[in-house]
Amino acid sequence: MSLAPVQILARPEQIWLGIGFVAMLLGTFYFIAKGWGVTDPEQQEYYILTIMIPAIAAASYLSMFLGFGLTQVNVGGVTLDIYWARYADWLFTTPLLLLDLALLADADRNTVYALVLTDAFMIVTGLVGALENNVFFYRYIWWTVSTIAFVFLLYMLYGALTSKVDDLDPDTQSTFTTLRNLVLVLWTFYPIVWIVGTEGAGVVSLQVETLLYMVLDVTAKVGFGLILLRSRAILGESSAPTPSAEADEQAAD
Ligand code: RET
Repeated sequence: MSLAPVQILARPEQIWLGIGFVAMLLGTFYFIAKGWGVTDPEQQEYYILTIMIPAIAAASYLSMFLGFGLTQVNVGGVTLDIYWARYADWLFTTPLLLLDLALLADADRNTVYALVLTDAFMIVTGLVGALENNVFFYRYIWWTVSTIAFVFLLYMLYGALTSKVDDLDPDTQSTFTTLRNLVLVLWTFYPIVWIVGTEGAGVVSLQVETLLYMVLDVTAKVGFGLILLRSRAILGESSAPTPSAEADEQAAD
């Protein structure tokens, strides 16, 4: 058994996995520090979800960095390196991101079920596509199934969820709209990276693909959390001075 450093960094894409791990860890600790001492149960709910998202991703990135989250798939005469651990991460974290949005939108239970289950279906069929080892073309069939689920998901985000938001206060509405649009733009890159990356056509190398997923994951999790937890919708009137609170203070002086 040898623990030579050269073996630890034997795969070129490991650099991006290592950076991803550190970024997720920093995000987790920042959100924990920010939520320390928050006593309002409604605010705590956002913190619980938003802290767990980068925490799960940090564990997934560590497992990929250390090689546990990696498997090889032999299909159509080629051997593919597949990081299955990202799907384990996404299976848990994408529903948590959607729950954050659903909480903001004050969604009913059926909408939450439909969103979360469609999302899980999308990730699991994507994983099946990544692991498919009989016929290379079948991998594209699974990609298509997963992408159809993704389109349904966006339809629900822009339909059922958005219609609920009209009744809410302007701060919550604007935070919801920003985060929903962020989800639309960032999440759309995932099926594209998959199809051009090593899981699909292989136009993009594993190294570049790992970098792209890392940038997307950090933005979709830590960036999302930063916007959410800094928004007036979450901080509430107690911590973020609203114009009326400021006016009250001035009146008191
Ligand atoms: C897969 C497989 C191919 C088809 C589609 C996919 C969608 C993945 C998405 C992932 C989102 C991940 C996020 C991670 C966390 O930050 C599974 C690549 C549609 C939308 C937001």
